[in-house]
Amino acid sequence: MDPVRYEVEGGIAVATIASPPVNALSAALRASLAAAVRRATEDASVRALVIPAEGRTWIAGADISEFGKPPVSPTLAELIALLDACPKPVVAAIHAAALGGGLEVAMACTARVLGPAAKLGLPEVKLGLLPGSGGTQRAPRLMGAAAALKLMAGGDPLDAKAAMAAGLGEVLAEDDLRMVAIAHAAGLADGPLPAPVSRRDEGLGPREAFEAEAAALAKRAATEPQVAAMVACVRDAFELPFDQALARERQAFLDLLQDPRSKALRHVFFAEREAAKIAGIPRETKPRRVERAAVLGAGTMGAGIAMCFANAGIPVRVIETDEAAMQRGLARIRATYDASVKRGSLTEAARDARMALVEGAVGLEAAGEADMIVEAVFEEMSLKKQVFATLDRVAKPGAILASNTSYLDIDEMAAATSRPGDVLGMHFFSPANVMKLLEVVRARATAPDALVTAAEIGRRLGKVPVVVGVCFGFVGNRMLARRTQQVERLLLEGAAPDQVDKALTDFGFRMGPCAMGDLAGLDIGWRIRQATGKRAPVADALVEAGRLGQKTGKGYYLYPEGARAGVPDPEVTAMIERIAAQEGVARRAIPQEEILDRLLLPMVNEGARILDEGVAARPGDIDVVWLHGYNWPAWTGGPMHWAEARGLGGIIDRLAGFAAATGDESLRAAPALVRASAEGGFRALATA
Ligand code: 3H9
Repeated sequence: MDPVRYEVEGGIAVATIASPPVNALSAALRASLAAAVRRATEDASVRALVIPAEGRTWIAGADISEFGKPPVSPTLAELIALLDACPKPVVAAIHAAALGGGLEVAMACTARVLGPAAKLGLPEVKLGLLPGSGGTQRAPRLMGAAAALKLMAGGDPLDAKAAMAAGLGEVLAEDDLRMVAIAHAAGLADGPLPAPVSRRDEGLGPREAFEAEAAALAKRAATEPQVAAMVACVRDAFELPFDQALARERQAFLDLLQDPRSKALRHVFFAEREAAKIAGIPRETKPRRVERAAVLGAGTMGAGIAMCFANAGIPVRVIETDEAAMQRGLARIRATYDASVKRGSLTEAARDARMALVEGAVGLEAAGEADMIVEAVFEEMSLKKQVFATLDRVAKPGAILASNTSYLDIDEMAAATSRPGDVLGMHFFSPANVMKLLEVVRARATAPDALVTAAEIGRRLGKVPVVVGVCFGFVGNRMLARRTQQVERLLLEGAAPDQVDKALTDFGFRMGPCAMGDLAGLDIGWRIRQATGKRAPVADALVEAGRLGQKTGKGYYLYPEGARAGVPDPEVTAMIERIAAQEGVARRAIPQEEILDRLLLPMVNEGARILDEGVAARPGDIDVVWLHGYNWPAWTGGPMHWAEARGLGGIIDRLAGFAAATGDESLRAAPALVRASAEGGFRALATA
């Protein structure tokens, strides 16, 4: 099928784009569109050309999957040059998103007619790129250089009204976009041909306004190469003839395309979309209806999960075992919303509307009307089994029975019911109303439509759902445990808490593990270790000395007078030295790069095992877990992408070195990692 349908109506050619799913500028679409422009140019009976599109977007941009492959003519630059030089008016009729290369195509037209749902943006920055087909030159000429730079550096699109106000559109068509665009094109054909946008230098606006915007971006430009390049390219618009500036933009785009940071961000783009496809179930599986939810347990986690439902407009019952606990839970939810109102991020009306969706209740019977029940009770298997057995009795048929456990066996919980097909895990991350990740845990008997429902509800709650299998800690916490183990070891071997944290914050994490532990409360991990018979000499000693973290004013760090940022505490150093002596661990100065590798490489090793066991279906799923659940820096692509980019062979050697130096054989590369290295990467281990 030709992705462009060409018709002529009353002397106006209409080239309608239809290239699902998003009309990305693939080689085929570029060729068809270029052919349409030529045909309209050559046909003496045609006075103007209109370009509408069908589907959920106008043009979503260049085809990202073609990046890095040899260019196919006509390139986007060639297509855009053709539009720019067209001797007849060309009108873009934009009904939905025109993004990146899509907006660049629109800006090379003579005029842009926008429908009410149009969205215009240059999101390349999010892929580590800049607009590479004239966007850095045409956007400044249409909307002013300062505003254009802001649009590019921000990456978020403008809606139709804002785009009109900014000067990106000429006409806002409230309805019948196609007819309005045809009429506008006919009007343009009646007059002298307006200058192409590339020649409208007067549109750049004052140089000072641009320089002020550039100065405001200086900090980002220092760490994000694409932002620095954008600033330079827009400055070129003032200083160089259009064609020279265009050539420099092209070179900057090609340079960024090679940058590992852009490669990583593009990997993330596709990994996020792939993670949305659940492996091993029929494609056509439909979700169940969820109109009411119930959350069991109104502690921090339960309250946060209940807020997620309320925020998405889903009525939710918060169920506790007694009235007082229930009231405390409701008060907690109310207080969190009040804080948002105070900060100005939520209106009072929105708070009231959300609170109206939350209802407190006592006793599991109250879950009987819910279509989805998420239990967030204490992490203890016997209690969980009791809860599931009761739910089996009281829940309505077909209700999804979900556990928010962080590490317990969902199969065991499912076995406590007569309907294991309805049981799965929905593992939220703390704080539940903020963190984007949702691990949807697929147990042995979980029904495909139950999984699809959990993932769909996850998306409705604004989460990024990733389907994972049953194992201790699932994907995220299982890998985290490897890192936590190394934190303990490194502290004993001679690294200070702030050195451990710095290794990770320099890598790009927002917080290191010691500061994070202090923030969350060190008693949480301690309780899990107590329940599972594990020990962590340093962390245990801190808790047992009453150092629970920020809430007690001291943990790994000291927090004088409620300070949010901790300061190193000589008492902790002395404590660690004492424990190291007791454990017979020799202390030494450890270089930062060794600290970093000791923290990250065992996680990659565990990731390989997780893939090999099929607990995660694809390496990208693991990356998405870490990006959205633990703030792994996106420009490194996530742990698995980062490891591959660095080279698996080198990682295997480094792990062997650590195992030899520490005598800890668990540090050695897992057979799965060795196989991935031999077979060209982690994809070799994927089950989907
Ligand atoms: C650019 O334009 C560079 C130029 O300046 C210079 C070039 C020289 N390419 O997100 P969805 C696929 S850079 C290829 O689920 P939604 C996507 O993978 C580009 N594929 O839909 C998925 O495939 P699948 C600047 C693309 O409705 C399917 O389409 N543009 C592209 O939730 C559906 O996607 C951007 O950065 C693409 N450009 O959201 C915009 N876009 O079904 C990127 C999508 O096989 N796109 N796909 O998994 C988006 O932000 C969203 O897709 C959009 C629709 C908002 C458009």
